Amino acid sequence: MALERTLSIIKPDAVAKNVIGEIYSRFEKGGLKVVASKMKHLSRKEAEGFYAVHRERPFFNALVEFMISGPVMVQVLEGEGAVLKNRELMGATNPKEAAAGTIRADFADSIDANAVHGSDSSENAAIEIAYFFASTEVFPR
Ligand code: RTP
Ligand code: MG
Repeated sequence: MALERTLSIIKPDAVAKNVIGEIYSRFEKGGLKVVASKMKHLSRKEAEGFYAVHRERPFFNALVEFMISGPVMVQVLEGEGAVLKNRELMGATNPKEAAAGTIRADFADSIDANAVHGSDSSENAAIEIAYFFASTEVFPR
């Protein structure tokens, strides 16, 4: 498998729960390396732009409100098959359906407040990484 990068966000619920370190530990134990990182409080415009693919979905407004409700941690993760690996570590979108031991099973409360975001493809990862980081802010291994 190829060395890959993915964009990860620790969402406002998990930042508020003080589990940034525990989630970073899951990434590291899962073979993913943090190669860029920043804490941000997203503006409405930034959150709407980031989730633009979901603009027509019924949950869009609630999703944007939630994503701007507090600061988030944004990071680039690098590793073999990083996109899929991160999605495995995250677990299903709905924490009630997330496998035991996944980040969402352990730290998320609901499908709306579900602790983490992860890119869903290598193509989207490249777009999402560029949305938050300049190339000079990413430090490959
Ligand atoms: P994410 O993009 O945040 O990593 O989550 P995901 O790929 O697992 O899920 P996605 O389909 O991309 O949806 C983005 C976020 O929208 C919220 N959502 N709510 N009420 C609903 O049916 C519903 N469906 C999705 C979730 O918070 C999800 O993370
Ligand atoms: Mg998604």
